[in-house]
Parts: sequence; structure tokens; C-alpha cells
Amino acid sequence: MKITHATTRVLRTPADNPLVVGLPAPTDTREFVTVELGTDQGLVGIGLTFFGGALTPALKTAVDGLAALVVGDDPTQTEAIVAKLRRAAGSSGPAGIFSLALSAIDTACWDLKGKAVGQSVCALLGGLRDRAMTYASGALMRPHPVTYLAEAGPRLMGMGFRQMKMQCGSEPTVAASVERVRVMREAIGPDVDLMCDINQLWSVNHAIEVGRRIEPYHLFWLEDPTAHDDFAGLARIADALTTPIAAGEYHYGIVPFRHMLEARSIDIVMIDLLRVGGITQWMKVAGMAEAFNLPVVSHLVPEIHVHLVAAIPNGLTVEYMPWTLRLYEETPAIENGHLVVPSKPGLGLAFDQSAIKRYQV
Ligand code: SMN
Ligand code: MG
Repeated sequence: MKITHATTRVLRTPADNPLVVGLPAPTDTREFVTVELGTDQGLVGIGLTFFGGALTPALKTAVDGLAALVVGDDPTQTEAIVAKLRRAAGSSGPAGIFSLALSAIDTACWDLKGKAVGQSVCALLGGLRDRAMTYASGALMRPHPVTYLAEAGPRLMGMGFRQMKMQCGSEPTVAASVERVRVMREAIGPDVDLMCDINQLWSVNHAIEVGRRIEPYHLFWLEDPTAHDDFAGLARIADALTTPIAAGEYHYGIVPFRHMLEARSIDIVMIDLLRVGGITQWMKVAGMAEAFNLPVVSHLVPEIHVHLVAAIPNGLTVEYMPWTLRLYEETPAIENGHLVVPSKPGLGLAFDQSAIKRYQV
């Protein structure tokens, strides 16, 4: 099979989240770059990327440039594709636009890999399970008042979620952070898994002080409590607390994960498909984590990550952040708190033409 052409688009959607109910709709937007790789066998592979922000036009140009380089190549030879693109443009990475663009191409190649043999990407990667636990994300955000959290938690449970993630980090006092977690835990009871994302906003000492005082609320994990690349600081927090520490979403490529794992910085490895550079690289980090006997979780893009987390022995749960789901004709179903792996070949996804028409820039 050979890649014959590529179509890329920028899609701009409202920066909303269907899991957030009863609050004013956001006025800002999110920009995604999609890619469709056409082949001489008539198959089309899809991928997407974002995090471009104001540089999204540059990100689209990067995807266009990498796609043009792989015309004529066999998309099933994913390592050969990565090596070629690294030779051609790796000097502009790994952090930033290179890895974000590489991810879109690599994902589309894996979609084609599956479609070529009639298997899902999950099956190609090992197919350990046909579903993965999933947690509601983006519904319990930092700016939301505590009273909203108390109402939103039970509502998410009513939607079938058995895990959910809140945010802390901008409270004025330690007591206010502790109260925020206490209210959330009281609202959902002891049997729902509750994660808390700090997004690097605390110092090491502050994270240890608050972390110790929220231990009684049994967080499923405390995420990015301090700077994502302060491996020694993260290790101090992880050693000081019983609560598992999760981090990794901010890392580009696979090498930072080596540093994080060697420093024993974390208890749960979070891998972002777009920043790590695609499915090929994501799986390498998952293997690194397995060697350190650590579970792996995903970041955003649940419709693709469900294949990966379900395929590996140390896959723990998939972040259900539904930002991208409106771009597809159909998306993975949620059954009893689990996200079901699409059984169709490849990713089992197709961009929704009406969404493209509505959101294309
Ligand atoms: C997050 C970070 C960046 C964009 C969206 C969401 C957050 C998460 O840290 O873990 O979902
Ligand atoms: Mg996070």
C-alpha cells in the first residue's frame, strides 16, 4: 500500500465541554488540525492534533509538510515513517510543533495499518481488553465554585461515571484546598474514584502540606502537583504522600519519561498522544512504565487513547475529555463506567462531514 495524497484542515470549535451543565457557555475556541491520508488501495487513514494555540496555522503547515514527505511511502511501516520524518525535520523537535505534527501522521498510519488487515488498532497493539475504565474530566474545573462541584459530582455518577477528576491549585489557603476536596468527596461518597489535577500550580512544600491534609479523602491520584520537569521535587512529594502521584502529560517525546521514571518521580504515568509523538512513541513509554511496574493513563483524545489503554497490561483508565468527540460520526460507547474499544478496522472513527462543514476555518 502507498500513501498517495493528504488532506489537512483546521477545525475551530467552541471551547465547551458537554459534561459541564448549568454554567455560562465559554466564549473562547479550540483549534484542531485534522489529517486524512489517502492510499492507492482506496483506504483513508485519519489523525488529528492540536495544542497549536495561536500557532495553529504553523501546526497545519507542519502537518502538511510531513504529509508531503510520506507520499509514496507504505503507511504500515510506521517506524520507517517516523525515521524518515525525524531525518527530514527532527531538528525542529522533539518538543513542540514537530511532535504534535508527527503524532497526527503516525496516528493516521496506524489507522491505515488496521484498515489494511481488518483489525482495530487495539487488536494490532495486543488487544488485551475490549474496553477500559474511564473517568469524567473537564467537568469539575478550578474556577467552578465548590457549590457547583457538590451538584456536578452526583450528576456525573448518574451519567454512569465511576471515576471523575477535579482541579485544585488556585485556592487562597491550604484550608480552602482541603475544603474543596472534602466537599467533593462528601458529594460522591467513598466508592467513586476521585482524581485531583493541580496543573503544576503548587510548590513542592505546598503540595506536601496540602497532600498530607487530604489523605483522608483517598484521592485516586494527585496530578501534576508541581512543575512537570522537577523530577526530584515530584519524587519528594511522592515519597511524602500515600496518595499516588500522576504526571507526564506535558512531556514531548519519550526521553523525559526516562528521567521521570529513573527519578521515581511518580506512581502513575500519564502519556499525551499528541505531545509524545503518536501511537508508535506512546507504546514505547507504556513499555517503559511497565518495566518500572507502573500503570499508564491517557491524556485527552479518549476516542484514540481507548485503543491504547485497553491494549496494554498496565493500562489503568482513559480520560474522558469529550472535546474532540463532536468531530466524528460515532465515538466509543460508555458501558458501566468503561469506554468500549471500537471493533471496526483501524481507529473505528470517521470525521463527521457536517462537523467539518460547520467548524472548518
Ligand atoms: C488538561 C491540560 C491541558 C489541556 C486540557 C486538560 C488537564 C488534564 O491537565 O489533565 O486534562
Ligand atoms: Mg492534567
